[in-house]
Amino acid sequence: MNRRTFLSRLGAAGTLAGLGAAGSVAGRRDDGGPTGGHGDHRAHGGHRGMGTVGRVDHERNGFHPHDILTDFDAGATSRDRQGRIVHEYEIATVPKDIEVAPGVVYPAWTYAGRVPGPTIRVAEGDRVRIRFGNGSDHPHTMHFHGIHAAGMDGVPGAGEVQPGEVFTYDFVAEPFGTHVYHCHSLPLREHIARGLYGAFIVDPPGGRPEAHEMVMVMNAFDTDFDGDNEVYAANTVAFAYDVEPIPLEAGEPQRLHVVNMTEHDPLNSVHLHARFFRLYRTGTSLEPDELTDVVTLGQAERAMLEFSYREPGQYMFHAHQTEFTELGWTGRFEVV
Ligand SMILES: [Cu+2]
Repeated sequence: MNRRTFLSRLGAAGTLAGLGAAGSVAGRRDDGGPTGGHGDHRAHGGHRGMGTVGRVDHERNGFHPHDILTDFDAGATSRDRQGRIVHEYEIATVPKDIEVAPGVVYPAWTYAGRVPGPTIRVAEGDRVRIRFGNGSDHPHTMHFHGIHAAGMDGVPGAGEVQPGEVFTYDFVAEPFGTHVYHCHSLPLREHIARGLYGAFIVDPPGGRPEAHEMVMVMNAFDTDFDGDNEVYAANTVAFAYDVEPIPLEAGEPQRLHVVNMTEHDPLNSVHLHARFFRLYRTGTSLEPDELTDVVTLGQAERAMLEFSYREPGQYMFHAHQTEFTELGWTGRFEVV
């Protein structure tokens, strides 16, 4: 696709479903797993949310928190002349109103029409090429946490993209771990608070042991723009995993990638009920750092958690900041 075509698609902002759905050209990887069958699950479950009445219209949002859990995106893959695996993506930033809690619509800035943006997943040593188009009225970037050249840093002066322009980020993914990307235009606080971030997962050479993998980006929304958050969540929609618990299988190894992109609060955390998890800080080691049941992360910090549930039942997980829990950051695993 040439630049003109790409930009004309950007111009269709708001109706950018084609680009917004996956944010990538093709070759989307879907690990499926036990959550693959949650379609039925969504049909019922119109019961309580701990603190809300009514239901978020996920269809109107154009994304579903249950899909975001497992929609790892490897992009369109090929090999370059050196034989390196190349993952190509096309991602546009577009403004979009999203419902973050029933009836609460937030004017987000998005990567590919969703918050968090696509979960980019490659292996260490693979090459990542992202055609990044700006379909909004503000300059934006994609700043990746990882090792790369200064010119690929995605900051003002190096890969910042003006409205209507396109830039290609091109780098080799390293080191392996659970990482993050986000906009680094100024004022940084606003560009992050508005929703411009996503998970960036780099697998170790040779991969990791088989497990059902999930991604939770902890985030929050300052819906009245007073500098404090009113809504908290994992993957954007308050209480989404409480209203519709995440189905897991007893005995199955679980691997949960957690990224903290909460703005306006210095810390966020995740706590699992009735289990301890092996904690891999930043996911950069093959050996766990700790066995625990809560991990607290500053902004842009991330962690990989491994655990499994022995017996069927419902098991809560939530932030261990009580206020965040009450404002939406809580959910349940339904172990069968
Ligand atoms: Cu931005």
